[in-house]
Amino acid sequence: MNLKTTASRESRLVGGHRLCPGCGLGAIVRQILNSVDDPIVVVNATGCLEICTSAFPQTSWKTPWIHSLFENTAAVASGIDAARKSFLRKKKLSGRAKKLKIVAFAGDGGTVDIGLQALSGALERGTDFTFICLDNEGYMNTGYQRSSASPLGAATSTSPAGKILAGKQTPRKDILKIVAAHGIPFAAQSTPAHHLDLISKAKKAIETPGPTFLNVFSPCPTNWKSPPALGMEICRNAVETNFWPLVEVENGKWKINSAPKSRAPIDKFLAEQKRFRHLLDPENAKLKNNLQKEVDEKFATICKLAALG
Ligand SMILES: Cc1ncc(C[n+]2csc(CCOP(=O)(O)OP(=O)(O)O)c2C)c(N)n1
Ligand SMILES: [Mg+2]
Repeated sequence: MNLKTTASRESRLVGGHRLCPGCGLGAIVRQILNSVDDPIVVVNATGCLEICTSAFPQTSWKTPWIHSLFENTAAVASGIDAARKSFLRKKKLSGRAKKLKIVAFAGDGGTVDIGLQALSGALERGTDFTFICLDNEGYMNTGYQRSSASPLGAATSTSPAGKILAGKQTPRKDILKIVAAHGIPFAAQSTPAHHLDLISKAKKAIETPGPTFLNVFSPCPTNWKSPPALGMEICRNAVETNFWPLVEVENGKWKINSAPKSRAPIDKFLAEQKRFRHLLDPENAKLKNNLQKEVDEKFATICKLAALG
């Protein structure tokens, strides 16, 4: 993979959209869609990305694009895959169209909660597509209700931090493990600040036949209440604290792509985000320690899985 070639390709998502300053979504989508030259049809679940890039009568998409509901994103992709296979059998596709790829984008709500059933079905049926979870850790376009990807302790509008509870009381659902358990050819995790990692994983996912999956960490300054300029730094801190390990699972084999020599304490990830402000209060030390414990235990499990080769 050559970064220069990737960067010089015409972008399939152009400016003029309404994403918030510092939002990670634009950078993620451009990096992923620029990772290959082949034609791509995009399936886009409702969510920030869809709303902010497709306000009628305008669009920021320079590639075929279809808006789906939360529940059926992966099912819509399966339908497109079936049509593509039928056209190929009947020799109705020629030239570059024969190389058509299908990429589905959904938020964490559209992946780990509302769209999980259709995703699981498409993975099991062997739909030839790439499903991307854009994980901003909550239902953001409706004002940050908690999702099952919201971290333990996060203050959201449905798990506020106050006198009775200090934010969300349950840990995140581990979507990468859930997806990997389907035995698909390739699943991985990345962030938009780790360009080479994200682009090479996107290329591999899109070019690998069969179902593939990427879980991408996506900064949301508006709801994380973090400075818009620090989005990429927060991505790096997420990796340095092992909150968001850069890992991949290829044909059942787990691999850690890069890990910090010694992980930074979780405080480094929490510090710039006011949604975690209460966790730095000594009163909530126990909850913060539980979050640290969860991060360390999950990483230890990944190390064990990777050691199995
Ligand atoms: C079936 C269904 N359930 C709930 C909603 C309400 N709803 C609209 S946007 C949204 C949040 C989506 O969150 P996510 O998928 O993470 O996308 P984000 O807005 O964070 O990009 C929800 C729950 C809906 N439109 N349809
Ligand atoms: Mg979300």
